[in-house]
Amino acid sequence: SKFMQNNLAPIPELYVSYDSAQKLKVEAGELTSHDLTPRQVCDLELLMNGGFNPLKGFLSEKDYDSVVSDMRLSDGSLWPMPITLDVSQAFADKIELGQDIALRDAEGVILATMTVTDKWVPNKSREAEKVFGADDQAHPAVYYLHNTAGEVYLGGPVTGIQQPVHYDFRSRRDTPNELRAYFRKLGWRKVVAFQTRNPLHRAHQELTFRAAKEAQANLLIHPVVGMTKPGDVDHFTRVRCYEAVLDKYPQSTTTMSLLPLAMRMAGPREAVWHGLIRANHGCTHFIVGRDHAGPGKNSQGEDFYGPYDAQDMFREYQSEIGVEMVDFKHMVYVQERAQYEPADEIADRENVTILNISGTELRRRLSEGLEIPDWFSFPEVVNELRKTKPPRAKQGFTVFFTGLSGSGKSTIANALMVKLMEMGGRPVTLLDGDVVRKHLSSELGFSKEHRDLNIKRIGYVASEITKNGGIAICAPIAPYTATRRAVREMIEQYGAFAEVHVSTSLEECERRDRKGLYKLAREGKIKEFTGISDPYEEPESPELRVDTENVDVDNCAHQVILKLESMGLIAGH
Ligand code: PPS
Repeated sequence: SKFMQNNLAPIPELYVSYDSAQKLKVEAGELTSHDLTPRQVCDLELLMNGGFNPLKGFLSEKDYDSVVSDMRLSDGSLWPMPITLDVSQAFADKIELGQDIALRDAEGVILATMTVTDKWVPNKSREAEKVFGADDQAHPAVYYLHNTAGEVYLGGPVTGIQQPVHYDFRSRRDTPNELRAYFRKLGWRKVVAFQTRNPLHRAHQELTFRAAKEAQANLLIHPVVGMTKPGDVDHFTRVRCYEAVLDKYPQSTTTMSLLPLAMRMAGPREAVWHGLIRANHGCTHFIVGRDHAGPGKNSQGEDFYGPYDAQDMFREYQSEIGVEMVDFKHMVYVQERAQYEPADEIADRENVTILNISGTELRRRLSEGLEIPDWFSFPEVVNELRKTKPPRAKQGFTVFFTGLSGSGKSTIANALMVKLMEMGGRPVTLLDGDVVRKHLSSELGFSKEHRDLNIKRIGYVASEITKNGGIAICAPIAPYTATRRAVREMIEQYGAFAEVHVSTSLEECERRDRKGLYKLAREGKIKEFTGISDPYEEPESPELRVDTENVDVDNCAHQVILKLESMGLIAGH
């Protein structure tokens, strides 16, 4: 409880000694190797350095089943999140039980070996239901589970060779044992951890400092820099912001360390998981807020979890977690007194003005280049945010046309390009279906696999253009919903994505048959032809649908321009 103090003895890591590691590294070169995904690199780092203590490796099938259904390992210890090594079926087929494999990072460096004791095909729908609360792909982790994760899980103990190499903010990264040693050295016996994936503003600074004062503890700002929710502010920007906020706390009360965690946005289960991770990092208290690690709305437009579900679950498991919860006070600014106060403790409420800017409102102001008041954030923080997020009308974006062959995509795309070039300000690149197939995808045909590859290549190029502040116009058929969504996600990390469905009907396309391909397709001379012998999945909610049957090309392109204007991507005159 209030008097809880930390035990700062080192916790077990999975690394072998330096000499053994050198030897093992050479031997591991001979092993079958798995290239870790970015999420797996994050998981592995925390497995190896004790952040996921008591786990000794990726979960076995028995532990997985038990974690999924009961939030416990099969030995009974509390563990709410399945930490699994997902691989492709093809890779799994090469592996026999008992075999050692090498785990490599993106550059091919061997980080660890794993003895594969288990190999199974998980029931992903069950995992989604139990762990994330619903098999609903609007949940980012459920989407990941079904669309990114491999079909087969491998489990087994891990032997650590080396930490993943990080080139950024090295002095701000600490393993659990490094933090423990630091707390020991400074005599910090009570430490409140604050988990965050967002930039900190004045309200956060107030609430975290209050939490520390209440617990009579020191404060650890412990932001996640592994993987957070798609669309979040990138960690480089955030860390620069955190550095600025750190100066606002009284000296030597507060420190910051970066946590290479891959979040799952699992609300209540995630809160418990976060608590266990902080216990491993030598903390005694943990701040849990409203809607902790919330994934946003489900496909029905409702919240996945109740706003206080995470606090309730945390409280229930608090003693087992070994970390005490400090519940988050919602802080608001009281204008007359020029200070932040907890929303539920405001004196003389009738006579004061309460100010608040929501996350959505903040994003709007940033994207439109509007004022962000001094009472809300620190000038250094606003400055950093403005640098990385110029107003929308100065950012790059992608217009993605989709529609049947001969629907008029290229023609409208060309007209749009010319109109945008007339306006000037940003470079424009047209990635037309046919042009791409000549220059980027010349070896590909029209199987599902090849179409997906083709679209993903287009998406990749468009995302790079968008990132660098240009305008990419794409005009492939792009017949599959899932692939279009993947492209959208790739691009939305960097700028806006406008999907335009050119909705010309099959009958009309076939009647026009501008390239004579429909005739050949009907005769069976072209196989897997979209609309005839291969599916076209219509977009359900594109940013814009244009109908070429009753409207001319210039007008179609103009409709796109109007849409872009309404999205704030083109400055008004
Ligand atoms: S996809 O599905 O998005 O990868 O297709 P895309 O790269 O846009 O290529 C479509 C153009 O290739 C010609 N073509 C075919 N289309 C569909 N199905 C089959 N089997 C096929 N074979 C050749 C066709 O001319 C398409 O051009 P557009 O500009 O769409 O008419």
